[in-house]
Amino acid sequence: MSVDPARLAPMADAIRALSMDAVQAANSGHPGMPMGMADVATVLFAKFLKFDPARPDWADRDRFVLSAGHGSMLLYSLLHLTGYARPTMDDIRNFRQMGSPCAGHPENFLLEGVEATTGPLGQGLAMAVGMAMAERHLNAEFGDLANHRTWVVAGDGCLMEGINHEAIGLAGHLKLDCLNVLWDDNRITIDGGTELSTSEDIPARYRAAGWHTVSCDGHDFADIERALAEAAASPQPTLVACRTVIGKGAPNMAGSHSVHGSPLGDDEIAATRDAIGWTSAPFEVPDDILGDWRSLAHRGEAEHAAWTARLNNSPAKTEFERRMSGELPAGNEAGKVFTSWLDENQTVATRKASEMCLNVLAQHVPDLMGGSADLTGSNNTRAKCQEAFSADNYGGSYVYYGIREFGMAAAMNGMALHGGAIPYGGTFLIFSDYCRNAIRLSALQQTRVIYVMTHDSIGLGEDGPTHQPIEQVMSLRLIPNLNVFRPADIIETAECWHLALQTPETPSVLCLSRQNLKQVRNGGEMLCGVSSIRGAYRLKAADAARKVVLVATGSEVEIALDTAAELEAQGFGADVVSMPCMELFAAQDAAYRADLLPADTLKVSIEAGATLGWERYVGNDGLTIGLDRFGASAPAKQLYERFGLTAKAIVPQILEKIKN
Ligand SMILES: Cc1ncc(C[n+]2csc(CCOP(=O)(O)OP(=O)(O)O)c2C)c(N)n1
Ligand SMILES: [Mg+2]
Repeated sequence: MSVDPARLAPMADAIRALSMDAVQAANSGHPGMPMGMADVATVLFAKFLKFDPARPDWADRDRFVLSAGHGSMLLYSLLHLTGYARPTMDDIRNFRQMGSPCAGHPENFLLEGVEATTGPLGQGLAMAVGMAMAERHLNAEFGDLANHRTWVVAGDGCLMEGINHEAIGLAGHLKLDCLNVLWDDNRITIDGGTELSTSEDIPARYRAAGWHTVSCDGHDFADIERALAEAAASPQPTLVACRTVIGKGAPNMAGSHSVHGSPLGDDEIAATRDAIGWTSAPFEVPDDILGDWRSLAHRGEAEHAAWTARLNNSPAKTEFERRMSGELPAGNEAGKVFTSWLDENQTVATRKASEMCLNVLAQHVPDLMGGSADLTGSNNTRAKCQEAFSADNYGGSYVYYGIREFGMAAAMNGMALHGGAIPYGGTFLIFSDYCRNAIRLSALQQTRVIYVMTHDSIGLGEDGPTHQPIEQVMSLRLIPNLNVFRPADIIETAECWHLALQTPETPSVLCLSRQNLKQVRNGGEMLCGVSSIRGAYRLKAADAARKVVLVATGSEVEIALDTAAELEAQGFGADVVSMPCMELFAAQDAAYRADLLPADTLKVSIEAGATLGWERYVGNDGLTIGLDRFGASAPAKQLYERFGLTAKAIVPQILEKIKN
């Protein structure tokens, strides 16, 4: 190994000094965790982690995930010290300030080497599970072009969160031996000692989930090395309990929750410098220590060079590179099949239509990694050609996530971040709330994750109000950089799938019906021109003089067409606008939007959910037809009648408006 163990202590102290000084300069941040885990991280980077600072995008690098994202200075210190182009020392000096890539919590889109945005505790580890899944999957197809580990640093908080149960259950079941979690076992959280809130035997829980566990003294370099070597050699995923002291090095504050999340203060910083023998000024690292850190790159450089030679000799080079780039396969064979559906007239639930799309797409886009949180038969998420992804068959591309919605969503984020996979996964739309913060992180991290959310309204019927989404569709639209699709029929479903695949930096939610929906579009064009691509389009133009524009989504487009037909029969012209994606419509130019929704015409929205927000498109003088209460348990048709979501109930309201 490239580094003399005697040099490790000052290397770790460099992390301590940078962390405490950066937090002090920012006058906010979390010094305790980086100081406590400095020794473990130093051993990991010096002796185990496969990385090449000159090429942070190297496909076969180990993934290092700082799940305890509040300890961001640990990561920024490591990236700087090992020689990544960023963060520079100035970036670190500006920790937490406007414009610095060293944000309060690590953001994957600000710095290379930050594999995932972390801070929402528990999710980093759960994303790492997805990274390890993607790695095993690619390994099954591409052999040693993808053969790396995923290392996680997690704190008491990450292990206490509920999602941890889902994540480790999945990882243990899948026998992800390349996944190792380094637990910062400092027995401190914000409120005080962990005895305030837990008496759990964490290693026992991990073992019960199929993990190997080992512990070490997190401040004894030899012991850390022994434990990490054991983790790396284990045929199971491994938890390494690293017994540490939070804020290690700070003579008066170490070991206390007071060092978790606030600056040490000038006096304690001076005392720490004395205690660890650090004589350099803030943001200065002695040359010999920096030299030791920088020398670590050589190992990775050599491994990278050997890998590049393997890649260049591999017959799979082109496909591997395409897969990792996120480019879709050339040609649009799937699009041709979809377009042929315009000549048919198929009445199917959009969840079924989605399955029909997947049966075509999965054959042409091998990147797709499907799955469902135990609702495969209801979400219609498994394509015929997909084998199950399992511990015995990592080559499979369909994941049985079990009843782990949040864990599934986070794992999908991890797969997308890892690269080489386009994950999609299903559950009932109502349970989008169970995974909502992971959906938010898909959007924040700019990942192409596709959520297949079926049973999207009271139209699911008899399961009743616990299962009937009311506020979910509209509330998902509140999340920035998330496309929420609610297609009206099989044609729009195909368009929405197409669009979801076309946005490598934006996740999508497909809200799909349980109930059958008539095909509302025949002939014309698909996947281009005026269609779902513009977020909303005129499905039917008024015959008589136009008096109203009806805007609807998903299953309510059919109702809008019925309503328009009745109005026309009475001599009132009505446009019907289908709006499968509000976000894409909002991005259209003003002229297009004004043409579709003219200012001087009565506008009526019809969507079987919360009406709040529709005023944006129908204005204060318009009508918003929807449901601002919980549903009920009954057959769908009766529910639509009971809640006034029928042409019969809507037409008189419109006539009254028109006549006034
Ligand atoms: C989901 C979530 N809940 C709460 C927080 C706020 N928070 C940040 S750190 C922390 C305590 C974490 O304790 P631990 O992981 O042991 O970190 P340590 O104090 O040891 O650094 C909390 C509650 C958060 N970031 N994410
Ligand atoms: Mg802790």
